[in-house]
Amino acid sequence: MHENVAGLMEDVKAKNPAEPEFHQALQEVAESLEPVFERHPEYRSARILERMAEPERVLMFRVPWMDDRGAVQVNRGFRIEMNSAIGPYKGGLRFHPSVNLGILKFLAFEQVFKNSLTTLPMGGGKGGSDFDPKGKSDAEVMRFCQSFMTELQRHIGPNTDVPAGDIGVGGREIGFLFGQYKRLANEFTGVLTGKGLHWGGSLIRPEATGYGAVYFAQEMMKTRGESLDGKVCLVSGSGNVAQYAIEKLIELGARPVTLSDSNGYVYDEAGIDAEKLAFVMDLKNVRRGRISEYVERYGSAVHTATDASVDHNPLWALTADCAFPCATQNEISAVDAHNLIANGVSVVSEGANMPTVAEGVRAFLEARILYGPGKAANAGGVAVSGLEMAQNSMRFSWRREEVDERLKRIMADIHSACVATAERFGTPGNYVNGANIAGFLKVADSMLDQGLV
Ligand code: NDP
Ligand code: 2IT
Repeated sequence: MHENVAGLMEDVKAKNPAEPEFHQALQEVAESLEPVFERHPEYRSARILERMAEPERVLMFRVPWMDDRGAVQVNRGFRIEMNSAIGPYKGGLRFHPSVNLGILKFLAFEQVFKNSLTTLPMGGGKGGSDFDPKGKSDAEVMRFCQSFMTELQRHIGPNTDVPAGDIGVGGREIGFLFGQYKRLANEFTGVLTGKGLHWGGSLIRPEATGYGAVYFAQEMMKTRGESLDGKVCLVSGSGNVAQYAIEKLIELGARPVTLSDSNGYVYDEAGIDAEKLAFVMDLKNVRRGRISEYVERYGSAVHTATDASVDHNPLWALTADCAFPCATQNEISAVDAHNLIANGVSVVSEGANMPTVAEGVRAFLEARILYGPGKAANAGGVAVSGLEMAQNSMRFSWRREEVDERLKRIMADIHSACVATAERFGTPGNYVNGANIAGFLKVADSMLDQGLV
């Protein structure tokens, strides 16, 4: 039994070397939980956190496929079935060349807490592949998805494990994956979320993560009597989450001024408006081009190339009121966090998962800005996935306004749970502790109820 965080981390690192992102995610949670273990030694003696750090099951498999030239390609597929204490495993699939076991374990671990916060009955999981969809034809992506699902299908099901999208997996990929699942299982079920509207998808699911991150920012700002109206907002990424965060920011009267991809960022001081956003959606979702094209279309904007090997990104050094990191993990370094604070940012709502390094998180907390960590702020996506599952079970679908209303309510409830829990455990205003502890308690109590499994 571990009496402290250091002991736990030493064991986990020895047993799982070369998984730095997983260590980072676990360490943050373990630190938040110290006051919980002091008050509730029963969690420590039942070794709940040690059990939560060990996936219930890890699947790793070969994904062979043939490219358009007839050459054989081999990728690695994964599914981490992390925790099923409160519902079937639930979480996205990521297709990106950086995907490895440690990254998916960090994502699956965070998913357990996030899903618990949504108030819906979903356990946690994550999966994906080191397949790079960039530059591949639709036919190649289809053949890859079919091969991936040919193995994955034997492990998932609407009451077992329900994957969805994440980086590199959007509507196109979910379609190919669903088609192959249905063919092999001979069953039309809600085994994936993020489906097309004609075949079981939910309205607002594509919008949900970005909208949710903005709703969460609104809730945080309300506690200080502020609103998003007129606020200058930095947004990173230009994919699903970034696009719909920007759409909601525009609707609420804010001025989003940046977008990025892995090559660089665009700064449009005049603000990204609805017409410019429509251009970006076509560029990214239909033509699948690079964000640098934005400046070819809108001459007043500036594109700056970025270098991932440098310890800071100039995007985060621009003067603004709010920041919405919506690209990927550890995209805000310690230097970036200090730059954000120094240049006037007082609200950070994380659309991406773990976008801020540990030292950056500490800087935000010390500066007492409104900092909404990913597991709370981006829970809107999986929450609407949960609503998609509910609609599939009912064989009925809700109207757009109904789903959006439920999403808003869920984000407000997550916000209240974070605030109340942070306060109860002695760190008022600390959304990191609030989210980690509130997410933990429901899963931990369920695990105690269910015995040693
Ligand atoms: P998309 O694939 O739609 O977009 C990802 C964006 O992030 C692209 O602009 C991409 O640029 C950029 N990006 C990805 N990896 C890197 C990298 N290593 N370095 C720099 N830029 C990068 O993904 P989503 O919008 O769905 O996901 C964005 C984030 O939100 C992820 O952290 C994801 O886990 C999280 N998230 C997503 C949810 C969802 O419902 N989709 C739900 C909750 C969280 P490029 O095209 O150059 O790769
Ligand atoms: O990180 C996430 O929460 C997601 N990628 C969405 C997961 C889901 O099952 O909708």
